[in-house]
Amino acid sequence: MSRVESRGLILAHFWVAFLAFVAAALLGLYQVSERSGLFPALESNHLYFQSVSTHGVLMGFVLTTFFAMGFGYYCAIESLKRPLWSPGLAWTGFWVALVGTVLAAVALLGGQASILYTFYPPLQASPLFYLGATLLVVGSWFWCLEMVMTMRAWKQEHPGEPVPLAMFGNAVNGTLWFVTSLGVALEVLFQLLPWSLGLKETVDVGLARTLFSWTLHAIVYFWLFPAYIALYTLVPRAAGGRLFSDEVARIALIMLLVFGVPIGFHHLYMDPFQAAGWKFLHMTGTFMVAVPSFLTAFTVTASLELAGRLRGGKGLFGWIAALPWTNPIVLAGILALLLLSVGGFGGLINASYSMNSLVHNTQWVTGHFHLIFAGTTVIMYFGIAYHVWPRLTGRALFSEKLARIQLWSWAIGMVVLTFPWHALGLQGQPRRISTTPYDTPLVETWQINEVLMIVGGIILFVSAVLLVVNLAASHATRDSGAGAESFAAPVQPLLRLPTVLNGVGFWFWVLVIYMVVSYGYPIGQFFVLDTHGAFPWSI
Ligand code: HAS
Ligand code: CU
Repeated sequence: MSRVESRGLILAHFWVAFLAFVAAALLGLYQVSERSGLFPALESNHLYFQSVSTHGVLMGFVLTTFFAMGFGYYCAIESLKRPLWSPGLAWTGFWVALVGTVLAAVALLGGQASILYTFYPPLQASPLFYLGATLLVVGSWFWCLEMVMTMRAWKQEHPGEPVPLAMFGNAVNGTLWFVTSLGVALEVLFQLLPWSLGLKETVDVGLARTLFSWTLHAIVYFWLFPAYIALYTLVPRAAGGRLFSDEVARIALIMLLVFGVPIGFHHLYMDPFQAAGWKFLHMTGTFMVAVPSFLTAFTVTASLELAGRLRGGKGLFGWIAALPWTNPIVLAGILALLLLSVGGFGGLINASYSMNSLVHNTQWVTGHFHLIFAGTTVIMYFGIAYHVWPRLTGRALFSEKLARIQLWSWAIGMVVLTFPWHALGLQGQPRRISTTPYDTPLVETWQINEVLMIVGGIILFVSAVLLVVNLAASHATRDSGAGAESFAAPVQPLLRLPTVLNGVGFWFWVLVIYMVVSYGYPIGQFFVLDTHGAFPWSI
């Protein structure tokens, strides 16, 4: 498959991602209006949970998976200057994932899967939903294989040469996602699917939540990887500078792989079926996984400083003003870093075992992940889209100004939405609620934040529409004249690299050992303990 032919594959992935995204943003607008309690006509528990489940699945699974896959193919083809290992396999993965998405969507829209994106049992959906989710994951495994094998094929053709960072990052992400998704795959195949088919009467909730926690943390890095890879390889160059250190970028990405998966118990601190010692172990590991984000924040900021100074910026902060704020991917990068600093700080509070009891299951958590996922991560997806679109379509971006308005409005909308949510969480508002028909004096103190939340939801929906309009209109503009992608060069050219920084094989086995240590006993115990199953429950 030539570069030109591969454009269809990449665009197909990006369009599925962004269409799912805009539909989910509309549902988000309905949800903030419904749960505010200010519009009695909209209130319906049933519709709310149906909507929020669809919203979460579309944003958390469909937007992310298709975007990460499309971005991986883009990086592979543009950085290696060679075809994919097997283009047929890549298309097969796309179709399998798309069929899965459609099946899951049918179940969700039919009201048979109102079980939220975490689908914790004993909430039960129709088998169609579990089947759809499984196919989506299986489709993404084709991508994982494609990333690793394409990198391998290139290495065989270029013995001893460093793999370009953009490809390396995607191969690490492919490995991370494969290991990460095994937890939920085991849960669905051996527990949820047989249970929803009626083959088993009850389900072991403790085991299910443990298996899901295996997936739940590192899935967020699968989402985040495209953002970090773009921060390292696209943003510095677009800003007019160089990457501060290629090696540090590789170390950070490898750390996300090794430290990211075996720490899922920070989602289970308040659950009764795992012992405190194991939770403490996972907490320690969780703090380790903040390190690669600090490395990323430092390296990318240093690269931006370099760019700002090369552009004539002087003094302590003059370089910031000298950055090309008008360039969409640079603007997205700066906004992403700013949102990351607050969202990451919230993550560290969540991760602290004792402080988690203050925020767990409150609206604070919803605030945390909207800020760091829908903020930092998704804003980089937009920046990447604006950057790659002219290369993929051969047409100039319809409007750079609209792109800037869209990025600013998204960042502002996300702050207006999530800061009140953090406050509401601290005031004790639970997450996952549709209405608040209790404790009137307390609920009244929530009102101002509820209004802000609706304002945020409106801004975000308008911004989402601006994104798809701009991208769609960009298919029919003048010739872009955009050539091949050129990724940011490091300040110090990479001549040689230790083997462990040029491949994922070694780190895969380190991760397997760490996983066995941190999940072996906690999962194994369910097969010897006398646990009780739960009967299904649906909304
Ligand atoms: Fe999280 C819950 C802990 C990162 C997403 N998280 C969630 C959930 C989601 C999610 C979806 O420990 C909800 C799951 C559910 O439904 O139940 N999270 C963390 C920690 C990190 C973290 C420690 N999360 C993420 C990312 C996500 C994400 C990334 C999506 C993409 N999270 C938790 C915990 C929970 C949790 C608990 C469970 C809560 C509960 O009780 O249920 C870390 O990876 C964060 C590291 C990042 C930093 C920030 C460093 C960056 C800096 C930027 C510097 C800025 C500069 C500005 C320099 C420490 C410092 C430059 C400016 C210029 C102008 C150039
Ligand atoms: Cu987590």
